[in-house]
Amino acid sequence: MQEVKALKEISNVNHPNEELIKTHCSYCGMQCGMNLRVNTKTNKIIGVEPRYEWPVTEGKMCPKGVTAYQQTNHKDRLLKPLIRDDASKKGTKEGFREASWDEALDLIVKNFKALQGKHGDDTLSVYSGVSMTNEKCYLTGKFARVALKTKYIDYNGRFCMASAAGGSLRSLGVDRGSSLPWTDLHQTDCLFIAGSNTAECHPTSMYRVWEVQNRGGYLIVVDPRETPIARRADLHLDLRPGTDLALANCMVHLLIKNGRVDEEFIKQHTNGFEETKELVALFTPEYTSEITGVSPEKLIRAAEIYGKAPNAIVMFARGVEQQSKGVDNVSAYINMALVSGKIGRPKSGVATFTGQGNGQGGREHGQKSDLLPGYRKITNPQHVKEVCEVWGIKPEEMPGPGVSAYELFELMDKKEIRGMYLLCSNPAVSAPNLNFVKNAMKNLDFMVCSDFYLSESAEFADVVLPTTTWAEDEGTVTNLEGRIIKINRAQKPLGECKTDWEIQIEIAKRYGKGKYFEHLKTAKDVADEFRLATKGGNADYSGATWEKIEKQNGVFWPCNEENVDGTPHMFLDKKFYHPDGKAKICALPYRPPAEEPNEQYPLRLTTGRVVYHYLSGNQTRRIPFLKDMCPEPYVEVHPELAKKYQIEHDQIIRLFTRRGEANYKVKITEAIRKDTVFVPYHFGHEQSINLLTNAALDPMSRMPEFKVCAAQIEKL
Ligand SMILES: Nc1nc2c(c(=O)[nH]1)N[C@H]1C(S)=C(S)[C@@H](COP(=O)(O)OP(=O)(O)OC[C@H]3O[C@@H](n4cnc5c(=O)[nH]c(N)nc54)[C@H](O)[C@@H]3O)O[C@H]1N2
Ligand SMILES: Nc1nc2c(c(=O)[nH]1)N[C@H]1C(S)=C(S)[C@@H](COP(=O)(O)OP(=O)(O)OC[C@H]3O[C@@H](n4cnc5c(=O)[nH]c(N)nc54)[C@H](O)[C@@H]3O)O[C@H]1N2
Ligand code: SF4
Ligand SMILES: [Mo]
Repeated sequence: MQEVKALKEISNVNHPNEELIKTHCSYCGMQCGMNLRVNTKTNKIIGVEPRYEWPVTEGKMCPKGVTAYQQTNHKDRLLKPLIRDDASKKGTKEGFREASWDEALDLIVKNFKALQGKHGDDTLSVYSGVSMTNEKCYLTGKFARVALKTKYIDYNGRFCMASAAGGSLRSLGVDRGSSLPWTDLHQTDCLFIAGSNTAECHPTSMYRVWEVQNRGGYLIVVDPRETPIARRADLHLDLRPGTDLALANCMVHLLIKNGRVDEEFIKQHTNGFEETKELVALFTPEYTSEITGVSPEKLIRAAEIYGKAPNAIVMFARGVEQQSKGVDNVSAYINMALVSGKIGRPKSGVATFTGQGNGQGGREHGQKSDLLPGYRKITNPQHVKEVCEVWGIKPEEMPGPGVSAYELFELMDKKEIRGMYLLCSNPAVSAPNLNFVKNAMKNLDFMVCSDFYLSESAEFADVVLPTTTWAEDEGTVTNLEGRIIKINRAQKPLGECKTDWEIQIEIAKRYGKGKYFEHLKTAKDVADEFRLATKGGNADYSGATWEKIEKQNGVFWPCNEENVDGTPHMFLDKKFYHPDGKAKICALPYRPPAEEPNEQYPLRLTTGRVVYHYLSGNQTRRIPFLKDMCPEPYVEVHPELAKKYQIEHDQIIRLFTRRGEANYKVKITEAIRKDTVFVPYHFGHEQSINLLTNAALDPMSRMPEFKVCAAQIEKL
């Protein structure tokens, strides 16, 4: 930390003919502070420098962050709209021609209107993502419901944050991913981290993690793989994939047994303790060890460390959330904090590692099928009324709730949905059970894709719209702390590219819905309407002006008349967001993953990330350094398993499940369980591991089980 302070004193280098534009990384929820270097003669982005003064990351960046600037002027940028003129080439890169914006937009409106005329308004769908600013996410929700008048809108956060959101809502009554600011992390006494490959996925959190240990605190990691953070942990609980619910129940069992509960807190501020106590009685270390494969000694030690720590933070990520019981897993881990009263005060709390850059903000303002701006519910008439007042429509004109992301593809398959407007997501790589999903996209009568590179999903489109990168527009995003921050424009849009909000307004006008949109002339105009639309909701951004964000190094929501400076720490008054002000301790019976190994499929397959690539890889696979560092996917296999199958390092094998198959190079490593294999998912076409994954959905969050299914290996 000393070193960081010294670095802060150094001002950024002064280059001639250069301007530094203060902004944040385009990728993950850390949203590291960076300055983009812009050549003032060419007005082009030419490089990057860290921002030491940014309080969350203090000059830290990862390999993706330091090369992110290379996206904007990349040779692969789409510069003009593309129209498919050869339908037989659908599903490939071929068969497109360049077109003018007028031609492309007219064609979209003509086809969308024709489909709606024949099959009803809900025949269209909008599928979006959260690498976009809050303003764009907000407008996308309004665009779907007011311009297209369809109820079918959902987004890629359904594959990402939906279970964390569901668990937090159920346990705490509100879904702000972190109950405290990241600047608390290094000050706590124990970090209990489950299902997060932190060092590769949120790398710039690691200096705070190390600081906990340097101060004599503890790090406990729950992961079937010995990831870099697990290697550094005081205790690594290497459980079988899909068994967290048992492990978390065991932690609560032991906290109760050892008297490490806060009875006063439980009595005053929670419901559900007695029921939960009864349920977790079953989860003795011995019984839990049978389910999880983690030794009773380790379980006992983990509960002892967490229980004794004066302050502790329970953290989790997709490892526990991307399961058909992801919501239960999240609530079960939050139970640890609730029974021990380690929440609602500085240095203690719960946090999920929000994935995408705007994974937090993007899920709050209306891209989710059941939500409206400010985390309002589309099924709540009062909430609908409030939003209608801002939008200028009548409540009866508001479409109802739609379905989740994967279920959209099911409806495309059934021809109940015939059109899709896709933006900011690449489901042809990132969705589960890809053989089915790709067929569903092929089955569409008309599909639009907005992206700045031709993605694997754009290959299914009839019209591709060239949009801007994050560095060509301005607006706010909400980082993994719940801190609203500002992204600034470093360069004018390249070629004929338009921002997503400009495109949507153009389409709305052509749809005859101009009066609801044409007053929005700048990103700032969208921002002002957006803030107003959140006013009074749980996620209230009304006080988070761009000026305040600049002045305060970001603003934590809720920020309104009551909390004028925002809310870095949640629940300091021990008020949770359920109507009675209490949190809910949840009694959650264990259930196994949707698919358990058997004789035919004896292995557990889990999937995830590497430090060098981002999500579907459409952005990072084009960056030379990142591509060189990780050019292709592989399958991690334990030496003993390799021996059993008589396979060797670098050998190509066939991996298959009930849904699909793919060939991968073997990477032999001791850093994985003997009964589990792992494949990173950042690759497309025949290299996609999602050809194999299971789309079993969590009953509450509708999130697919990316993290565990039954698989088998075959030598080629
Ligand atoms: N480098 C990089 N960083 C990223 C991203 C990226 O694509 N690349 N994406 C961003 C996004 S959108 C997200 S959502 C986050 C994801 O961040 P993480 O959730 O940290 O990443 P994953 O690799 O999906 O999974 C985390 C870990 O879960 C473990 N795991 C698998 N099954 C289980 C299980 O049953 N129980 C437990 N406890 N653990 C299990 C895996 O072994 C893996 O190490 O990262 C963000 N940051
Ligand atoms: N097997 C497996 N599958 C997974 C996961 C897993 O762990 N395992 N993780 C899941 C998770 S957590 C996530 S978040 C999803 C992510 O899956 P995707 O949503 O498919 O991820 P991205 O690669 O970010 O896709 C974004 C696309 O939009 C483009 N883009 C970026 N910014 C903008 C913009 O501002 N506007 C427009 N129009 N386009 C833009 C990019 O070029 C890219 O093509 O994948 C999920 N899939
Ligand atoms: S940690 Fe995340 S936000 Fe920071 S530089 Fe890396 S990808 Fe970008
Ligand atoms: Mo994600």
